[in-house]
Amino acid sequence: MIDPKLDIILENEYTRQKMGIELIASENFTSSNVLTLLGSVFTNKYSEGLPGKRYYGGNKHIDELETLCIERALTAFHLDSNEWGVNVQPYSGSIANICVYLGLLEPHDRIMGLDLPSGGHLSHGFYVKNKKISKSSVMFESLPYTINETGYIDYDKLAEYVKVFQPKLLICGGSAYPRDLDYKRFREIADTIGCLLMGDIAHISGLVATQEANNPFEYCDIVTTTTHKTLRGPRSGMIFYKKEFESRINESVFPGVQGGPHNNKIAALCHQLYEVATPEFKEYIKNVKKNAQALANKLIELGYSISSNGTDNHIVLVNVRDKGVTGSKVEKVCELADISINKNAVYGDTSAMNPGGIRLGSSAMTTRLCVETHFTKIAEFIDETVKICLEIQKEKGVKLKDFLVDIEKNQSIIELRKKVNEFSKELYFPC
Ligand code: DSN
Repeated sequence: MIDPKLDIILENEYTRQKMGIELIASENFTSSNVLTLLGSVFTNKYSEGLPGKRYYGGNKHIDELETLCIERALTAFHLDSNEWGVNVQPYSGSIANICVYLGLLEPHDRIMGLDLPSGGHLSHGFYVKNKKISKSSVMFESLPYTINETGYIDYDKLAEYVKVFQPKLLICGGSAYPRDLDYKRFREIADTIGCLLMGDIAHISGLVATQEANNPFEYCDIVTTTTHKTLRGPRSGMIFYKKEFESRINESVFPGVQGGPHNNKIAALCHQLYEVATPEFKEYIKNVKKNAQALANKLIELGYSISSNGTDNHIVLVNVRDKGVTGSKVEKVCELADISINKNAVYGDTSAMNPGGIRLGSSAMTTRLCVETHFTKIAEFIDETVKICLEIQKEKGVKLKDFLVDIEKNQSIIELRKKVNEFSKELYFPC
C-alpha cells in the first residue's frame, strides 16, 4: 500500500491534470506505456558506462535496452549512424547542455545563446546586470543575442556580435521562441569565425523528428533535446553528436558529469522513440501546429498582440501588457480557474521578474485530442481571465499584493473554473 498521505496527493494531482486545461508549453501528457516503463524493474540497475563497457556486472539486458534506444533515436530523427551518434543518458536537457559545454570547451571559453527574455533558455549562459544566474554563465563567458521588435531573431545583429565576441560555441534554440530557426544562417554566421554550432531543440524535437520543422542536423555539430515536451516521452535528455565528437561527449556525460544512467527513463524513452517514428505521431504533431495557429488567430481576433504575429510551432507568446495587466496576474487568475500557463517576457519588457506576457503551448491539450474549435474556446477562456484581472484591478488597484487579497473568493473566477472543468472532464486522458 502506498503511503496514504502520498496517495491522496497523487490522486489530487491526477484530478488536477484531468480537470484542468494544460497550456504550459514545456509539458505534455505521456502515455500509459511510458508510465509503465518508468515504474519498471529497469530502475533497479546500476550501469555506469556504455553498452559493452560497463563498470558493474549484470548488464546484459541493460546493454540491449540502451543499444535499442540509440537505434530508435537515430531512426526517429532520420540520422545516418555513420555520421551521427547519440547519448541517451542525460538526466535532463539542462544537464545535456552542461555536458556539451564541459566536453567541448575549456572553462571560461565564450558562448552565445538567445537571451532568456528573448525566448532563450537559462542554460545558454543567462545572466543579469548584477548576477550570473545560470552556472553556465559562471563557468563560461557568455554574451546573449536577442529578438527585435518583429519578435524574430535579429540575425544581422547576431552576425555583428559574433564577429566582435568571437564565441567558441554558438547556440540556437530556446524555450519561448514561436518561430522556426534559420539553421543555414546560423551556420553561415558560425563559419565567419569558425566556431561550433549547437542546436537545442528541447521544445521542438517532436516537430523536428516528424519533419514538421527545419532540420538542425543539416547544419549543427551537436543537437541536444529534452524528451518530454513535444516528443511526449519521459523526463530526460539526449545529445546527438557528429561522430568526431563522440568520445568527448560520451566521457563528459559519464564519468565527467553524471553517475549511473536512469535505465527506467531510457526504457520509457526507447518506447516513445518507437512511437515517434509512426504516422500517428506525425499526425499528432501536425495537429499541435494547427491548434497553436488556431489559438493565435483567435487571440489576434480578440485584440491581442502576439509575438511575431503568429507561430510556426506549438508556442503562442501573448502580450498582455498592452491590455493593461501583467503576466503574473493572468497566470494567477488562470491557476485559480484550473488553467495552467506561465508568465513570460515579451519584447519591450523592462523587468524579467514582472513580465508583460504569457506563454501558451498546444502540445498537451492536443494529446487530449483537442482540435481547432477547442483551441478557439481556450482563447476565449484566456480572454476571460484577462477581463477578470482588469475587473479586480479596477476594484483593488494595480499592486499585486492588493490584487491577491481574497482572490480565491472572486465569483467570476469561480464561475470560470466551473466552465473549465466542464470543458476538460469529457476530454480523452491518456492514463
Ligand atoms: N523550464 C522549461 C520550459 O518551460 O521551457 C525549459 O527548461
